[in-house]
Amino acid sequence: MSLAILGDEPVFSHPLHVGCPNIGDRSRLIARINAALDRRWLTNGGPLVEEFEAAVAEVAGVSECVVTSNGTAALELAIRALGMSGQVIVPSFTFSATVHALTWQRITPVFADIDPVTLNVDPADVECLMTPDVKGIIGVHLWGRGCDVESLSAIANQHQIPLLLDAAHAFGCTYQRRPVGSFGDAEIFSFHGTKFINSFEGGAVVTNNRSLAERLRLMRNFGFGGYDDVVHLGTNGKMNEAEAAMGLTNLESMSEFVDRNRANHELYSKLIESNPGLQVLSYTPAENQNYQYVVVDVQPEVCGLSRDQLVEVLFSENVLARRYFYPGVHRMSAFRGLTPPRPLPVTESFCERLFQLPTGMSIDAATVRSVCDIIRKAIDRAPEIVKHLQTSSPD
Ligand code: T4K
Repeated sequence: MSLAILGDEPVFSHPLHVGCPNIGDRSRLIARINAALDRRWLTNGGPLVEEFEAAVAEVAGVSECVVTSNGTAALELAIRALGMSGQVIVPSFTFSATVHALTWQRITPVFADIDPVTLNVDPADVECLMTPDVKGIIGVHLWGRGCDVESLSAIANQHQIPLLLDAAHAFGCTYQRRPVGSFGDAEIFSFHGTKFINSFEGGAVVTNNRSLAERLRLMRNFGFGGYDDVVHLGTNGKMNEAEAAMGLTNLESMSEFVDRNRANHELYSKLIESNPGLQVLSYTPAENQNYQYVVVDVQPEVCGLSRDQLVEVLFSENVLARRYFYPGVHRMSAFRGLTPPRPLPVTESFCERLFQLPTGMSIDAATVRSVCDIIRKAIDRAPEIVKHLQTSSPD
């Protein structure tokens, strides 16, 4: 890590992480885990997993929830259970898992651009990409802000192909006042440690389609139809009881987590936007949001520093800001060249402009103020910092 840029010592003595886990009532967590140990039933559909599935289904407003070992497994299972194959349209502006889940099953991702206002997949571009080889569409509710599911559903219906929604960021959110979880043919959540509600590792597929859910339950558990017979293609995508205990415990603190995230987001927005050329992505107050991402949009020509220079200053002060999602997935070496390159100008632009700041239960108002102070000082001293970074760069 580079030495502090603004002073002799880093402002924070310990690193502040984006994605630092929220942890609910530890005594309730330990009690649940102890009960599982006493029962000697640790995984393979235990009572805590069943309870967690019911609780997730309730938040998502759906009849069916199939929890999984992680969000990527949820994507893989849903993609296969929905019969996607050949080519599937997906935004490039997402975490690589959305695309891995396709290529892992030898499905070719066809990258669509995003809308410059919502930063979610642009239905007009999806429409342009439709060919008879396209056998599915995946939309992503990036940072919990619902994507245009009406338009995507209309395209999917017209072409009679399934629509899956990656709601890894959107647990507890609504879109047009309806809970995220109930759109498309199915949606997936992630309960990874870095997520607003975590189960250490975990994920879920949610849907109102009972037969799809039954298929997913078989696939998640090696395709076992009974003790001895394997009746379906399957894998091991199960969540265990300790993970479900964590998920259930954290769910009990959900409103507290939202309140802290909202307060942090409001304070960050107020303080950061007092700098020229910096904006915090907003969440519409008409919807329920989890506010788990504080996303800053940098206009270098106005504020005097590029996104990367600002992130370098923050790192040097122990604020480990992240550049999600940079570079676009279509630029990552594992995914380059899968389809003929095509311009994704909006994706390219936002990949260079955005970064995320730490929030969640480990971040309080005083910490937000100190982080914003670093940003303010960096902008005030932009020319000096640019010079410093140029002279200290190994190139
Ligand atoms: N779809 C979307 C749109 C997603 O964003 C994701 C995951 C998925 C699907 C797949 O869901 P999962 O299969 O993961 O359930 C992190 C998370 O691992 C990943 O879950 C998340 N999205 C992604 C946006 O972020 P990395 O590669 O950035 O992780 P890493 O190890 O760099 O950690 C991120 C930050 O969190 C660091 O600042 C350190 C901090 N951290 C992390 C852990 C695990 C902690 O402070 N404590 C911890 O325990 O992917």
